Amino acid sequence: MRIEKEQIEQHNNRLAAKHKRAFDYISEDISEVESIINKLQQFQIAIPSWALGTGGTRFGRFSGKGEPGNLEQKIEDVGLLHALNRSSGAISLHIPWDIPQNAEQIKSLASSYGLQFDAVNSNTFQDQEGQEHSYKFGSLHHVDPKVRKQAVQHNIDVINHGIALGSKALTVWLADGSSFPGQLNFREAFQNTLESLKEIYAHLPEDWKLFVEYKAFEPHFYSMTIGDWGQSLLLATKLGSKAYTLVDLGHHLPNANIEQIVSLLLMEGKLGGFHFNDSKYADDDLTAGSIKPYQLFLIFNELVEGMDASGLDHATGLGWMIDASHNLKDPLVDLLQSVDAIMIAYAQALLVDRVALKEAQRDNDIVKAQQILQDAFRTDLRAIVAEARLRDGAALDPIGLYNELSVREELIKERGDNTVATGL
Ligand SMILES: [Mn+2]
Repeated sequence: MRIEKEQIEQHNNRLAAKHKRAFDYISEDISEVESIINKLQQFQIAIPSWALGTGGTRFGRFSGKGEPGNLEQKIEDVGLLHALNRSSGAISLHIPWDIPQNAEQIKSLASSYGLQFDAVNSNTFQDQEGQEHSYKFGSLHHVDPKVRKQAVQHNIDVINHGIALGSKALTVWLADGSSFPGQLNFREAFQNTLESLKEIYAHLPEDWKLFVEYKAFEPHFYSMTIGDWGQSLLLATKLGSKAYTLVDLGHHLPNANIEQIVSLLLMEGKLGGFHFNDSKYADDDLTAGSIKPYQLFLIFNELVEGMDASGLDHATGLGWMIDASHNLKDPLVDLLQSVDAIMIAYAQALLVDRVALKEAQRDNDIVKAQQILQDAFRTDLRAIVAEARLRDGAALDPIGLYNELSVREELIKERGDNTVATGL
């Protein structure tokens, strides 16, 4: 299914008067409104290929209907999202769940929807059919060099798939860890991981980045070999200038100050990418901004401040991706909500009066500092985010139009109601 330009225009025309009232009202008090809209138009958030099907929990999975059964249909789904919001112009593939059989065909299909290929993701957290060595006790950190070699080769294969598609980054997340004291020698596990990553790094093209993702716990509960940003930064620093830390919002212990982590990684020039989701406890995979929207804003506040301080382009300086796979909502609606929450938080961070904040910090005026941040957070910028969409030819109300066009029903007609997204 493709959404036609006329369908979006008709929808926007119906909402035009109401939108104009809201936009004029909020614009009146914001002098930099044009610059904010311009930055919002540039900003794109990659959609991972595994987020298009209904996720499960360890207790089971309740499949949705009309889910994409192959890579072409996943690209079609991201194309639908991008048509509705013009902010989801990239797709992040997971190998081996989504191996492109014909890279040129896949590339041209993606570009027909205006999509590019973001970071490619390797998978050494589960065994694949026909695989010689098992990852039950880890991959890049494994005590057996034969297992490490197999995992390194897989990552090299993933880089090669990425090159064929025009990707520019490899994301490595490892499930390696231990669940019982004594199971691992921590130093050996770290050294083995480093040596394996060095072999992978050696195969990176010149203009590529390697993102080292960390996670505090799960699937292991005593130690994770890359468990926090310190361990990731240590690896990225030892690897070299193409290696960076990747921050996934759900991969921290409860109440971790993620905005501070982001700030220091940016200071060190070692923040490479970002995985958005929200959580009450840990890796809950909930819609971005659904539980802690103020935290999302505070993170964006540090991102904008830190990127500006180091001269990074907001849209291209870091890799932006959603990493969530929800088990209750229609995955496409969930992604539209996530992208919208991210754009609102970004817009609010752009609104922060940085000169006044600096002054308040210098004067130890903490009341003022809090007011400045909360003024931005409490300003309703939805009409500005909608205006950016309107100017890009997207829908004023993406979820509204998704429902008006009965997109899911259409997909069920096309694909059947007994579908299971591949890879999950
Ligand atoms: Mn992630």
